[in-house]
Amino acid sequence: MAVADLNGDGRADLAVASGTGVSVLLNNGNGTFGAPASYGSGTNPASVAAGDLNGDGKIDLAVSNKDGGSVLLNLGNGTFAAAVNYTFAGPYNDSGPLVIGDLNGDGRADLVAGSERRRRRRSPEHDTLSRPVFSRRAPRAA
Ligand SMILES: [Ca+2]
Ligand SMILES: [Ca+2]
Repeated sequence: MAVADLNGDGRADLAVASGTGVSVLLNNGNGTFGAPASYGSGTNPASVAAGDLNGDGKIDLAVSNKDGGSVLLNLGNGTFAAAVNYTFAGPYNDSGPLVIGDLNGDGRADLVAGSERRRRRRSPEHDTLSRPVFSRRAPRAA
């Protein structure tokens, strides 16, 4: 689950991995949330991260799933464009945690995905990409 202001009203909204995608619940401002809006994002979504991925000031979503990951760009009003899917390099073979951060200092948000099947194989690729960055498993979809 990710918590971020997805529609720019100053109130924290929710994005939750569920079913075959991500559900967005906008904050009503009184401790309740609107009905979930669902967006497809691949098989077995496990982790959702929120951050501005295209530099337009609007918070986008990235979702890890069984086959890799998906990026959903924020259209600005709390709705999202159709997911663009990515296959992660290396032995990324199951849904795992996903985080957004600027890893190389170029001011652009990058994605880091961790494999849930940790240390099962040893290989150079494993060491460079899928060495576990996280000590905990990603939360399963509700
Ligand atoms: Ca909001
Ligand atoms: Ca954005």
